[in-house]
Amino acid sequence: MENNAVLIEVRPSAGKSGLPELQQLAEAAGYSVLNTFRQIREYDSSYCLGRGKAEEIAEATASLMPLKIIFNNRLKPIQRYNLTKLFRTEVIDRFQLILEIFTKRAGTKEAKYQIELAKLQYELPMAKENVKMAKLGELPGFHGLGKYQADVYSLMIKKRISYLRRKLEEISKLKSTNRRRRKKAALFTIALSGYTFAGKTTLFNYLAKESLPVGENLFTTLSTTTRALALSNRKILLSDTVGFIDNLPHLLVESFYSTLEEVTLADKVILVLDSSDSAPEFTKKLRTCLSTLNEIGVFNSSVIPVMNKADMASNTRPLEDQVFKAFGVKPIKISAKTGEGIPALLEELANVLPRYEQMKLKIPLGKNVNSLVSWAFQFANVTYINYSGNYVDLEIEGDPSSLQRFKRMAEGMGGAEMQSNIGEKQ
Ligand SMILES: Nc1nc2c(ncn2[C@@H]2O[C@H](COP(=O)(O)OP(=O)(O)O)[C@@H](O)[C@H]2O)c(=O)[nH]1
Ligand SMILES: [Mg+2]
Repeated sequence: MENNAVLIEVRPSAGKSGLPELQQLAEAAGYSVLNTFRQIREYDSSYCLGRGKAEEIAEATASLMPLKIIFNNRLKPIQRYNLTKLFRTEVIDRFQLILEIFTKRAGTKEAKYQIELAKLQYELPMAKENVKMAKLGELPGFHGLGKYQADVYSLMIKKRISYLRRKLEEISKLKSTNRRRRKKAALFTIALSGYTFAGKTTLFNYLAKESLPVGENLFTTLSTTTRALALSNRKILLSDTVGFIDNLPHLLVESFYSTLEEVTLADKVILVLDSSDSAPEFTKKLRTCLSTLNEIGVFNSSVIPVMNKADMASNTRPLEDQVFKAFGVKPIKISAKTGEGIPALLEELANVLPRYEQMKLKIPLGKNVNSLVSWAFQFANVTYINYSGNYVDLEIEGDPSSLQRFKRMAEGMGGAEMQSNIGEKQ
């Protein structure tokens, strides 16, 4: 089945609709939105919507066969149960949608635990009702729970919650003692950051297409949202990250921060801004971006601001000035869709990448030499390699920090540096 969704919002009074943002979130989670419906009325205790409207939507969407119906409202178990029966498809709310986005992006164990914790804390108050509903009939998303007694299920959730809290505490203790030794990637790392819907993923895909992919099979440990790329013949890692979201449900704040670890660890952060936003919207988002980046420990000087969607924006001059004030550099205007401005971005990236240095080594053949050599192919460019007698001669070029690391490993195997230009320049 296609990843299609239908969106619904119920509001007791007119005013600003949350549907446009919900649609952006749904798309960020990978859904194509088939249709959106809204109703202005007091919440109905059985369907959230009015019953008549609910039936009307059910009829209108039956032939579309959406994978999910996504409400912008928080649903009570009985409402969810009734709606699921009526629509004959899974019904979720905004909270669960955001959870899906975070789950896709969770790279570390900590992030995974945080997300599971938020999910369980959200479910706990509804756990008993959900079990009762599940017993009444099938409730997608709660398969097989009918066999548990409601109390047993609640107890299980509580136990799991305290287990997760303990684990997270252990991780946070470990992190504070290890902070300085935090593992840095062996390659220069760039993270894409910014609001949901700014165009991070579109830019990620564009850059991945523009550059030479670096043997994917070499980088087996990379997450699905990180690519190894060669930009102007230099290898880097590029990460797409979770987007900032307005009105983030309180329970999800911790998970949000832990999924941002890639941004914290990056050498440079490309901040993707949406220049097609209205001026007030743009200003508000820019402010949130600044304070969030600040909070997670990213210096303004590590940020490369880009104004995306240049193809659909006009008169962005005042917005550019705001960005300049915030970061002290002019933003690069790009369109991740048309490719406009991307050469300028690539040029800027080429400028901030560390200069490659060269090194010549002679390493005695031993049992770990193969993995050392493959490390060199992975994290640097091997410009010469020759096996002779009991030695391998290597010439490699790469980031100074990668080469230093390589040299230490080679020395550990009895290798010696024959010649290098590292340190010659100041
Ligand atoms: N017109 C235009 N649309 C864009 C551009 N970049 C992204 N988009 C669209 O904006 C939406 C959000 O893009 P996406 O990359 O998913 O944003 P993300 O949430 O930041 O990853 C998608 O519908 C993209 O097709 C652009 O430069 N110009
Ligand atoms: Mg994205």
